[in-house]
Amino acid sequence: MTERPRVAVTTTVAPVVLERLREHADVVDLAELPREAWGGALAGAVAMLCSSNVPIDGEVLGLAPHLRIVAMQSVGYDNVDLGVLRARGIVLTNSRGSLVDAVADLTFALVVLAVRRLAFAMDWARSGRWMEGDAPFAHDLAGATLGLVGFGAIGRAVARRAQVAGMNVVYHTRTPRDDDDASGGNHRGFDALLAESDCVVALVPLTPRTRGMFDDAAFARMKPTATFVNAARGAVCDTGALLRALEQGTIAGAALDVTDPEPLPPGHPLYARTDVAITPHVGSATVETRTRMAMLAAQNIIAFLRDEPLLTPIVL
Ligand code: 8YV
Repeated sequence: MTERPRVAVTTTVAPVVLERLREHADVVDLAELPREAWGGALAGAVAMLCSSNVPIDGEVLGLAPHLRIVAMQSVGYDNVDLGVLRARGIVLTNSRGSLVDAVADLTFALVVLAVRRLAFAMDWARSGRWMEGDAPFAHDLAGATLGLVGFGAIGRAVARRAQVAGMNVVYHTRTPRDDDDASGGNHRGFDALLAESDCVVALVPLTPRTRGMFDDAAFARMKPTATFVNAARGAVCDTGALLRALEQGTIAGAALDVTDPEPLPPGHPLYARTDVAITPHVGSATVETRTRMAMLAAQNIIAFLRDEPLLTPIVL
């Protein structure tokens, strides 16, 4: 009997995904083990199914000398050492397309939280001040300008939700798109978007160019009544700069699904602020979406093992 290829699954996936992989490979489920304990199992692996929350760095990749494909159960792959993949000819796939609606829903929820100052309103109720009077008014979404920094499939899905709520949508991408009429967004330079928007949303991938792009200078360009939403990666925002902007009233509030560091440790000053709402990186965290993401990653692995075209390859 020929030996079956080994697939290492390093993140929790639905049983149906493991079953699908087992039709084609010897599957080792490492999801419950810390990264430090993956060693032996990775030694014989030709494929890894990974998520974005654990570094797939030179150390991990070094434990897998036979590795030929890394299939991400995520759109982002900033946690993967691409230099090592290139040098070793290891193939990379992501799960784009499988999580657009879930992430857009969560992002738009954060926009509503931020613009309507709901973290503050919830604190008002919880703290008993409701007994003394109404919470101060927030602002309408209808008529407000939403500035999307990044305008891929998720950005456009957020734009559609915002337009239903009556918001004007502007977006920033390095290269203006040529479908403003279809997407309903209007391109702006980064600085112009910051100055014009009532709510600025980060939806860019983390790259050397975008790391820290929301810094002191960026927040200084925003309106003092504006809010900031991060649904991209924590490190596109300088956490110290955000804290200063909130403390000094440079901006009015923030809603964050991602943070730097991540997880944000208990006791961090951002948690104590009533002008900040924080969710623990749950953009794609629904049963249906996570199953679809993992299944897409598994299908990429199966296609690779069968020498068929990959569904969602990343060109390295
Ligand atoms: C998840 C994500 O947090 O797709 C991404 O880039 O950040 C996420 O959807 C995660 O990778 C799921 O395991």
